[in-house]
Amino acid sequence: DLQPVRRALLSVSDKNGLVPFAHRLVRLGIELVSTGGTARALRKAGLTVRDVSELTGFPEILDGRVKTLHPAIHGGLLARRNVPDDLDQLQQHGIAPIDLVVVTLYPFEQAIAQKPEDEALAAENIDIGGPTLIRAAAKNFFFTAVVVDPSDYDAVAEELEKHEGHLTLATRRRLAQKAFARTAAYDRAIAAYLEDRLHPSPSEPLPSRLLIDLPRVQILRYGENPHQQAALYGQPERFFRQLHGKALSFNNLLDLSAALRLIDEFREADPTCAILKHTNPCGVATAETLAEAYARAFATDRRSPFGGIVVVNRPLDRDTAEAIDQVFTEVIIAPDFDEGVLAFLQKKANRRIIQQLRPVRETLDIRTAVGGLLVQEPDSALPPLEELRATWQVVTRRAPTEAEWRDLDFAWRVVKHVKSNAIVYVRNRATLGIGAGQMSRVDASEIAVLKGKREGHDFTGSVVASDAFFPFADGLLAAVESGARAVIQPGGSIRDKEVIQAADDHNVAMVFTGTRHFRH
Ligand code: 93A
Repeated sequence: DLQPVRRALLSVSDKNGLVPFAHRLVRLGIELVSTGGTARALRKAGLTVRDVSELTGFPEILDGRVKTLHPAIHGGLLARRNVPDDLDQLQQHGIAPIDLVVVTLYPFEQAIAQKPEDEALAAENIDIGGPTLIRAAAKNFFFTAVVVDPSDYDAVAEELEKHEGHLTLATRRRLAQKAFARTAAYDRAIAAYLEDRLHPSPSEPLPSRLLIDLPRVQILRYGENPHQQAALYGQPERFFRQLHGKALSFNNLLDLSAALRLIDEFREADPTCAILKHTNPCGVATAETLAEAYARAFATDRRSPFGGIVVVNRPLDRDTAEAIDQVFTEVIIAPDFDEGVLAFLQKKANRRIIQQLRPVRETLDIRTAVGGLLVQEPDSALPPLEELRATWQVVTRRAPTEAEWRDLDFAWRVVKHVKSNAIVYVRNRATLGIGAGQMSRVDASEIAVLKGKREGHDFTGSVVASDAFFPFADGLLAAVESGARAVIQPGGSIRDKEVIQAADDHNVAMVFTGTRHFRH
């Protein structure tokens, strides 16, 4: 299954590694054929090259838009070396066989990354002849070979040297696979670019642009469980950096992402602290000081924070750090650390300490679906309450008091970040009870109350938030019975009238946001 390489066609935009590779080909007696710029680079390095136009008897035209698109080239690539009639036809038309194609395509991806608005530049960077060469040589992999990536130059040259100018079928097959993967990715990038031009999305970066090239950051020790392999992709270093502790695990990264999204809701708020477990908050509070916020977040549910993750919305001070230190905490996240706080926290070797570098509101939400990925805009952080109040609607006779407004706003910011179905009770800007991830909304409400009561909380005068509408009055009535005096929910159920009536019957204030915040 060895095939000889006697003639190679080199046509590369990325000229990295070209000259040394070409030297090795020439030393093996391989004849080089090249397009304009590539030929110039090779001649400059002292190599002998034939021009494509010499083989075709036709000049490069249209500023190079047509240079290799010619039967003399594609006949030489596509002829089956074991079909006598194919070889006769080559002879008849004076076509020389080409056994190896080396192509790096016009840099379309770089061009659109640098100047996405410049459609003319993008169009000029759509390579036509290159993919055609690549696909022809790859199709004919029983006889011909194709290299599309300079990182393959060494391995190909080594094999040629080892087999005196021949390549194995295994190598040609591997290169053909890589070649089609490259042209497919190239076409996908073009299609995604044009789609973005058709449907410009308000948020940057656009999904398709981001997905073109998601670099692998690191192989993780394991996935959600130790028997699962896993890796991290993307650009997490834009958003946070690890200052201390063992490498972040798959689950740490999930929890950390949930924590960063949640704390984004409290960018402009007073000192705020959230404690999370398994991506759900188990306590969130805003207070005069961070230490108080932490204490109140912790008091929501003293059972759950063990092994959890703590995030704060301002530089972490010594008092708060000392309180956190009392509880086994896997990850601590802060935008900064007061003097001496890092040194104090670093005493525990394994604890991961993370500095948040910027808000995460613009990052895409990417999740798996069988056989693919689901990509959506983020459920972005909410604007300040004054702005929200212009769009929210008081639907009950009684409007919320100012204190209730403040708590409704707080509860709404938290409930967004709790798995659906989600119910959150709040009083005085601290969670009293959180019901997460239940299949029934009424169960979520009951669990929130049950857990809060277990911690000794009194729910009288609390407010309650529901991430999606109450389909019936029963959920609302259960909340009222527990002591809630104000309710925030999207509204939009066909039974809204009944639900509003039930609220009015109990003199409860209710706000419809018109926006749902499912988190599945
Ligand atoms: O404009 S093209 O689509 N028309 C062609 O016939 C053609 N043949 C090769 N682009 C074409 N190429 C591309 O030119 C190659 O894929 C490579 O990226 C580039 C190399 O041109 P030069 O050797 O002039 O630098």
